[in-house]
Amino acid sequence: MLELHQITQAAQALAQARHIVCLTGAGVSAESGVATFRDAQTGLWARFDPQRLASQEGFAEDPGLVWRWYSERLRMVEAATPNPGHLVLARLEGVTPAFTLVTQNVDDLHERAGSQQVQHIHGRIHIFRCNYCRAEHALQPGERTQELPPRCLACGDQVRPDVVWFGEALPEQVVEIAWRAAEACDVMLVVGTSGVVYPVAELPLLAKRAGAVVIDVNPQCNPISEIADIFLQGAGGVILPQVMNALSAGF
Ligand code: BV8
Ligand code: ZN
Repeated sequence: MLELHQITQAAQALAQARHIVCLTGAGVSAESGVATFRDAQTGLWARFDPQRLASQEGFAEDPGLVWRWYSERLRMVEAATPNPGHLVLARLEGVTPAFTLVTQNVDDLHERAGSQQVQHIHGRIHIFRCNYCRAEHALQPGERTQELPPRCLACGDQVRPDVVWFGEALPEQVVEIAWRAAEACDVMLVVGTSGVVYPVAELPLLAKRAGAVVIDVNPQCNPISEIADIFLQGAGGVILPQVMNALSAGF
């Protein structure tokens, strides 16, 4: 059960931090109605494995199914609105000397909540690229709802969302920023990730080894809460406003 002193402890660490890295996962968007990655398989998607759909093999096997899965998820993101957890992280960015937000989420809810600098380490679902030549593709009307992925105007290959699939490399520039920030920060605030996808799951331990205080916000215990200095067990949309209130009230 969450103790008040843990909230105060977290607020003190955040208030004294010169540089905060915040790492978010699908859990931070859960209260906005965007299904988390591992339970995104509700209803008709329940019979598919997301790790299969989010891969070159899955796309090669059934491009139409993968295209429809992403179109459905994008529709969910567009219907969603940022929740209090997103809003607190945007405010925290504004009051911290150095703040690096690294998100595993492919949605744009952090941006819509007012976060200025968002590092999308697993890409973005609303940007589209050719799977072969990687040319960016502006969706034409109707392409989103068609059965098969659109064709690249430059080379004719299939178009896909600009997200990182399993087995694909992470964007180099973002990796550079994220790893450097994790090594330099005073506090790493982790919100809503199951901590099972690599190499991003290494970041909290890297930060801890470099001397940072690690705070984990999650309703469930997970590999990151095991190594965290402060584990705030609960929903991000509830916990983060409590931490912000303690911070603003000077604890
Ligand atoms: C790579 C984009 C190499 C797509 C995603 C064996 C061992 C170790 C590693 C591997 C292995 N075999 C393969 C690997 C590597 C693999 C990997 O880690 N696999 C794991 C699953 C074993 N990693 C990769 O393939 C990566 N690439 O390694 O490439 C390489 C190098 C050079 C050159 C070529 C290749 C790429 C990984 C990226 C995959 N793409 N997403 C898309 O979205 O469709 S990952 C996907 O899972 C999500 O995007 C997210 O990024 C990631 C983690 O999910 P979470 O965000 O944590 O969400 P999840 O649902 O899991 O958990 C939600 C959490 O929220 C829970 O803890 C829950 O309790 C909590 N929660 C719920 N409600 C709330 C809440 N928290 C707060 N508030 C709430 N209200
Ligand atoms: Zn192309």
